[in-house]
Amino acid sequence: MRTDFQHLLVQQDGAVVTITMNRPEVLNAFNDLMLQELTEAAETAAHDETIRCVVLMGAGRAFGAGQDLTAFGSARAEREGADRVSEHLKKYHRLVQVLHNMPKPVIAAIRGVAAGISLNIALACDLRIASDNSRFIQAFARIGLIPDGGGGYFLPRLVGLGKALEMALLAEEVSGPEAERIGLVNKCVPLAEFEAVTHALAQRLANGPTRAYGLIKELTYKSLDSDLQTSLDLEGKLQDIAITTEDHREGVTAFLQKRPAKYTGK
Ligand code: LHQ
Repeated sequence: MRTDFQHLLVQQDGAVVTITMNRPEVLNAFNDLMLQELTEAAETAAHDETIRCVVLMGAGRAFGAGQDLTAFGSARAEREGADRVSEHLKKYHRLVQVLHNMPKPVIAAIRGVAAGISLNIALACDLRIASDNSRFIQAFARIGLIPDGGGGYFLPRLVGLGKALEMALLAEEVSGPEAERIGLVNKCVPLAEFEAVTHALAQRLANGPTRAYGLIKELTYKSLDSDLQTSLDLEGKLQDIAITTEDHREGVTAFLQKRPAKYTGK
């Protein structure tokens, strides 16, 4: 994984790669280059077998403030035509798909504010850890837009229809503790513990049965859009794969030998 990005910090610690969006002066709002770099880094992480868990976070006091509104707004839309917005969104959609289809766990570590499309990128990750000073804002309606970056898909699936509509229509802040209560994040922790908790979770996942994790993601995400029989068929297909992995063999052997398993991700 290259590390010489302009708007990202990339750090690999064992099998965990932490990708930090790094435009703190604008609360890590997305410009074109940061979006391009993040997509590239995520694609590399997806294919790199030495990486078994990905952490996405923001530098400074925010996770991200959405699209950089000085770089893309109504002025640019007027100049270039409204259809250019959907063309621009396709670049975000690629990032959403890369994160969603990543065959290993992706954690969004949210400290401070996550607004607009930055929030929705966090929703495309598998797990979310928040600090107790975090704030979540589906900010789009504040500026006359609709949730993009997959927010219309992930938000109701995570928090239910009523809360998703409330967040999108009212565009009010949801606090970290409230986000945990409604299932928007998996865990909200005191700011002082945020890095340690995120690190421990990432290391735990990186030491787990990576191939099974990828298959768990596939089964779980595909079940959202399939009927029971289709999901049961897929379950059989994926368990056929899981049962041939070295990690499955190691897991059973470790259980029988009454010792912790040492998974290699194979
Ligand atoms: C920013 C931004 C920002 C630039 C803070 N841009 N500078 C839309 C359009 C087209 C296509 C693609 O998709 C999208 C999707 C979207 O994401 S739309 C939603 C865009 N995001 C927003 O509407 C959120 C805008 N930001 C805010 O409402 C506030 O900044 C929040 C609530 C996030 C944080 O508030 P505060 O903690 O009070 O911080 P602040 O407002 O003072 O911001 C700090 C600096 O960051 C400030 O610059 P300055 O030079 O005054 O220190 C802001 O201008 C800058 N900044 N968000 N999106």
